Parts: sequence; structure tokens; C-alpha cells
Amino acid sequence: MTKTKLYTLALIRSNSNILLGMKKRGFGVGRWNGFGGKVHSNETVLEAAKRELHEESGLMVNELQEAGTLRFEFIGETEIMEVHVFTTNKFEGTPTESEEMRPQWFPISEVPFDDMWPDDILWFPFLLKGQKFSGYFKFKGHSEILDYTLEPEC
Ligand code: 6U4
Ligand code: NA
Ligand code: NA
Repeated sequence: MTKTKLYTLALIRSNSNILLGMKKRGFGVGRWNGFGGKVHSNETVLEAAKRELHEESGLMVNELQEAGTLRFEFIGETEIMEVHVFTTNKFEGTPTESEEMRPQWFPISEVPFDDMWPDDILWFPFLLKGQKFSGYFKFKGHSEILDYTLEPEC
């Protein structure tokens, strides 16, 4: 039996820059990533997205737009990760390093895809043009995509 676990991922934009965090521990360590984590049992996905963004970057948001949904399967593991991706260009605060993340702004033209999850280069174009997306990726280890589907969603 496969079990689906819910996660959030928030990508913050400001003018022509995007905020990423260098993951300092745990899943995705050593990669630039959006901010997010596990949805707790007492909160909605949106509440979790705001909480994780604040915990990991110090930023606060009133609204987040739904950008897309990503499902990840890892060969040999029974759990499917379902990641709800959000974005906004309205936020309060200044990015601040946390135990988990070191935030840094990147120009949209210089997103460091080589040091990110390998799926990111595939779905970022949808995110950047504001097209909602739905993706499924089958990983071998954490660096090899064996199969995937990615499509626009309304
Ligand atoms: P702890 O360490 O328990 O506080 P938590 O912050 O709840 O962890 P974490 O950081 O393990 O959860 O969550 C994984 C994060 O990585 C989520 O924001 C989703 C994101 N993520 C997972 N797979 C990804 C992938 N293939 N591409 C991507 N982000 C991914 O861009
Ligand atoms: Na996290
Ligand atoms: Na977290």
C-alpha cells in the first residue's frame, strides 16, 4: 500500500528576482530550494505553507497563490510525497537565515538549477509564466528522474 504525505513549497518573487534557500539539513540538504515542509494534522495546506515559510525564511505573507502540485515517488519507498507549490510577490519582512535554510535572492535569469532538485528546471517555466501545473516524478535515489509527466492545469 502506498501512502501519500502532504508537503508545501513556497517560491517568493520580487521584481525579477526569486528567493531560494540553501537547505542546511535533512531532505534536499545542499540544494537551493523553495521554503516548505510537512503539513501537520491540525492545519490546512495553506496554513502549513505560511507557517513553514515564516519558520524557514522569516517572511510573512497574507496570501499565497496556488502554483501547482508535484507528486514524487522514490524507487524502493512506499510513501508518495505530494508537494503543493505556492507563490506570491507580496510579503513582509526581510529574509533571515534559519536553522534549516540560508535564503538568497537570485535573478530569474540566473536560477541555479545545477544545484537544485533535478525536477525544478522542468516546472519552473510554468511557475514563472503563471501557468498552473501538475507533475509526477519517479526518482531513483535523489538525483535521477526515471519517468515523469508534467502538464498545465486550469
Ligand atoms: P523537518 O526537518 O522535519 O522540520 P520539514 O521542514 O517539515 O522538515 P522537509 O524540509 O523535509 O520538511 O520538506 C521537504 C521540502 O522539500 C518541502 O518543502 C518539499 C520540498 N521538496 C521535496 N522534494 C522536492 C523536489 N523534488 N523538488 C523541489 N522541492 C522538493 O523543488
Ligand atoms: Na522544510
Ligand atoms: Na521546516
